[in-house]
Amino acid sequence: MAEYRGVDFYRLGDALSDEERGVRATVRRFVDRSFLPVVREHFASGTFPLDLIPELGSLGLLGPAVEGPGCPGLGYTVYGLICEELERGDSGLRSFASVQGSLVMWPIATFGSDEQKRRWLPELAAGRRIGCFGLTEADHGSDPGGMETTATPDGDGWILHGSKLWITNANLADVAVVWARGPEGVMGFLVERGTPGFSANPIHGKWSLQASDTGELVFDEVKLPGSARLPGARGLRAPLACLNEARYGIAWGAVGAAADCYQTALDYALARKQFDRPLASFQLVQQKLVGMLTEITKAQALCLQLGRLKDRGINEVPLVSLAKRNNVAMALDCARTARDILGAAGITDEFSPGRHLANLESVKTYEGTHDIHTLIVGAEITGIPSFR
Ligand code: TGC
Ligand code: FAD
Repeated sequence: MAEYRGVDFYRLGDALSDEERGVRATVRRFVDRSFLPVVREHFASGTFPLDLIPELGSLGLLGPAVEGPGCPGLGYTVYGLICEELERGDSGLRSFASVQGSLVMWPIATFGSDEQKRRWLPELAAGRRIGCFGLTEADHGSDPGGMETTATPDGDGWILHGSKLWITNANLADVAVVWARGPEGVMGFLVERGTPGFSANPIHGKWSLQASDTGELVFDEVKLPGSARLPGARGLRAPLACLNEARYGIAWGAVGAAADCYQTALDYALARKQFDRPLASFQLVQQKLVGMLTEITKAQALCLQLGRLKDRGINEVPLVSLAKRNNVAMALDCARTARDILGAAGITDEFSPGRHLANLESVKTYEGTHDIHTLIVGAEITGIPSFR
């Protein structure tokens, strides 16, 4: 396989530090050497490559921007570059890293007790333990504020009752960050695998994100000690703040999937001949390739500026929403166009665009649907929330 050089028409890479370029090169090598050779097999069998998790940890790719014991603490632009490279491999790979870092390590680092941080963060950062994040319920997806899972006081502890659906890593996780309605509003808990009454069930029949585990979490009168509560998490704003972190990574990740589709389509169009000429020589094909490159370049510029703002501590929700909304829709368009340029070959798993296309349908829905991000930006610019 030819070495992947990246898609960087506007030389945005020149604006990166040596450290940022170095991390990007490391992740690129990991994806090329360790992940791409096995992705087809895992996508076909509906499994995540568990044996790669220690390498993800040792390379510092789990929770790269999280600050805490054992965490890499590399900053947001680096985190974005990591997501871009991982999702070039597959959205399922980036999903694994997003959930572990942004939705499990970040809430523990931000809302957890010192004991929770000491116990979990080094293990999660190294990939020795796996986490998942339970917010969505069967009847409460875009509107998590309606959640029905309850946390009832029980002496010094709590009884958790309810269920969560569509949970990434549900069946792999050693610990679940779970959100429930308690006497003080929404509260967060760490629930360990093996706790009596807690179980996970796989979701079968997915045609998207097959190389990622998705499942249901069930809490049947689960007794938790007081120490299981995330003491700093108060109200719905706590889980929603975690989403900002993950949505940021998705905005970058989508660019990686789009770039892989573009590069695959360009290589194919140069090699494949019809009417005795390469496909790339036809004006209509060039128009499609230029359209893809233009949108990828705009999305890259958006990500870089967003990363720099986040590195400066500027963390505004609508900015992240605009980038997640734009870049995922852009990547879906690129995947569809690349699939088209590949003709019939585009519908097989020999080429990546069909896999990216299927994956990106989930990415469009999770972490706030395209519509919800439209409404978040709409509320910001008009001052009129229109969610309900
Ligand atoms: P609303 O009244 O607007 O807000 C309640 C409180 O939360 C604050 N807030 C936020 N804080 C931090 N970050 C955010 N993104 C925030 N959004 C809102 C808000 O200021 C308020 O604070 P306070 O102190 O005044 O109480 O809440 P709402 O019920 O009207 O809902 C607003 C809405 C629709 C935007 C929100 O519910 C939403 O974002 N819905 C989408 C749900 C979603 O994104 N779920 C994702 C689940 S996790 C997932 O998909 C993982 S996939 C992982 C993978 O595999 O990669
Ligand atoms: P709904 O909320 O029912 O929305 C259905 C449609 O209605 C969408 O098009 C939506 O945009 C539209 N809609 C809803 N409300 C409005 C409105 N007010 N105005 C206009 N249109 C609206 N959740 C977790 O908690 N943890 C996870 O790890 C996790 N991983 C996931 C992995 C995968 C593969 C998938 C597919 C989902 C995952 N989710 C996870 C759940 C995900 O966050 C939800 O699917 C998402 O929030 C949307 O909820 P829903 O599917 O119930 O759709």
